[in-house]
Amino acid sequence: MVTNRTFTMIKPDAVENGHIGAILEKITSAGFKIVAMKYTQLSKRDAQEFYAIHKERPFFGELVQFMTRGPIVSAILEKDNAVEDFRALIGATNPEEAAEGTIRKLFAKDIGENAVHGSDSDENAAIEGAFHFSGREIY
Ligand code: RTP
Ligand code: MG
Repeated sequence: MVTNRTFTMIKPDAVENGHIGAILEKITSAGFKIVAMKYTQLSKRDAQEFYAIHKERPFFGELVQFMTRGPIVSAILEKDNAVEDFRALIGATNPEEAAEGTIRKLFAKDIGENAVHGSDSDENAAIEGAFHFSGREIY
């Protein structure tokens, strides 16, 4: 069950720039089924907890500031091989290094403001999905 799901956020930069519709279109066209979705805004505490793995990194403060500055769309996606296929669809963290046609190549500004999040493992997909959604919000 868990292994065919991933978790994503459309980050504040992409929401501000009006890219929600285009990004969801790329996601569903690539064969991902949306099983949970919400429009929400992270508190500072939410962002610090969500990205706790990066708390010693020099960009942590900037990352928390960025991720809390406006609303996001969070979603759980289902597809065979979801985690790996979604990371391929979004492209490299730095849009300058992202492949043509990837979501970050198309919509990201730079390595910090990079339009979307994608879980990096099945284990983290399950943790991150549960962070954002209760069982009753997943269909
Ligand atoms: P994400 O977790 O958001 O899907 O991104 P990722 O796996 O591709 O990259 P990760 O290393 O997990 O970094 C998380 C987010 O932190 C910001 N970042 N800024 N200024 C910088 O050097 C820098 N490096 C990373 C980005 O928003 C990145 O997506
Ligand atoms: Mg990551």
